[in-house]
Amino acid sequence: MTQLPLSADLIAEANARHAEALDEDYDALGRKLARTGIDIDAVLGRVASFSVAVPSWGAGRGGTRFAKFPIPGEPTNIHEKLEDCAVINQLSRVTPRVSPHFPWDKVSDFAALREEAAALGLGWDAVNSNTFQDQPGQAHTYANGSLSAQDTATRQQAVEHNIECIEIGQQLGSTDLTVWVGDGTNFPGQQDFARSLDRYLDAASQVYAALPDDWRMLLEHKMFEPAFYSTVISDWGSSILAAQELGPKAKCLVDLGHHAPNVNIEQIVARLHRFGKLGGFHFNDSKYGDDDLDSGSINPHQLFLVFNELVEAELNPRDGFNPSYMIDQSHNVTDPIESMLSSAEAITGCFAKALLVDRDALHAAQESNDTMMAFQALRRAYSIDVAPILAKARVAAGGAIDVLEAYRLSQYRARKAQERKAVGLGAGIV
Ligand code: RM4
Ligand code: MN
Ligand code: MN
Repeated sequence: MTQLPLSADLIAEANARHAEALDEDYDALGRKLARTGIDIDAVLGRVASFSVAVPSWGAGRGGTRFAKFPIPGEPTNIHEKLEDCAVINQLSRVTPRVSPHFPWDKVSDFAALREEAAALGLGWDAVNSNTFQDQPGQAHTYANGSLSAQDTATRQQAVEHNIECIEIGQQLGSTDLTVWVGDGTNFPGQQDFARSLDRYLDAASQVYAALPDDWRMLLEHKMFEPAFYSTVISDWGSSILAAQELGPKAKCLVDLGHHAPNVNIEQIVARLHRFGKLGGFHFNDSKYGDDDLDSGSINPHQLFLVFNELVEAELNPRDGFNPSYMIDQSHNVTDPIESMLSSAEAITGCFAKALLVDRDALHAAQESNDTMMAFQALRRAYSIDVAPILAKARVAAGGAIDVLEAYRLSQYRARKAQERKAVGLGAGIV
């Protein structure tokens, strides 16, 4: 029995006010697309089967390294976070899985947590390990690294934590372990580049050896922060080399904010896919670095170009194509539910636009070196307003036509502010 947090009547009433306009817009778009040989219902079908996971930690107000400004009604534990994630999915119908982070989301009974999520209509996505912070009572500090630490006992502790995450994930029904380490240096000479990578590979291979057959280990690279001179898995090059050395179950995960400004991320996506190593994404947007801004808020065209590569990759699956899609954002000035609703819409919208690219025209223009027409094939798709397709997909699945309007009408956060205890101040997450 699923027990969703919002009233279905409230969503239906809000939808009723927009239903006629949506039908008109959808029909008009359908006629426009039909003129170029695109069947809008086929696109709708693809959009309806698209999904992106939300991070448990994104349900709270993240804050920056300097401060955190909590809001009344913010979740304080994994149970409340799940409830908020259920709201996002109930309205958007595109975020049916939650990605947990350990030990942040640790509970004593994971079988019960799995059931609790199922009752809210939620499943589980990749499990994230955390060896970038010390926990109370922890035997060995990660101040000088985790999987790459010089100290053997520290590395062992990091390996064991990752293996524990796999075990928890098995109880939840997850099949991916995402490993991001904060390991790196702040000073030239602080560590030997080659030897620290050797230690990382040795420790990561022990984690890899503990993966069940149907599991993947997703290696997440990041150029800087918290280490500001070098990081051990700094870029997609280091990531793919490590994944190749570890074995076929190791893949690379691309967090859009983990590159230098202006790096061609869509090309990285194509490269990783070319070698069968594209494992997944953490969607967010970035102006300067790992800003964790809302997806599509700064550079929506880049997000579209990434999805253009993904649709292209799907048509040429090479070593298989099954990337896991997830949001990874930090919400400092918005209600996290609103940010994730808006991001889920931006992400799905870019997927839909990428489906509208006339691939034959694009490929023909590429073959004949017709630069302008190749570019126009992308431009035409990018400039189409796909909102009616997304809204239709949501309504058909029980979601809201206008997700933010329905959320605000529900007064959900105000109700939670009465029930939940206040969140403390303090610094945020990285
Ligand atoms: C890191 C990275 C990881 C996330 C942590 C909280 O910068 O993006 O994916 O788990 O932040
Ligand atoms: Mn990330
Ligand atoms: Mn990050």
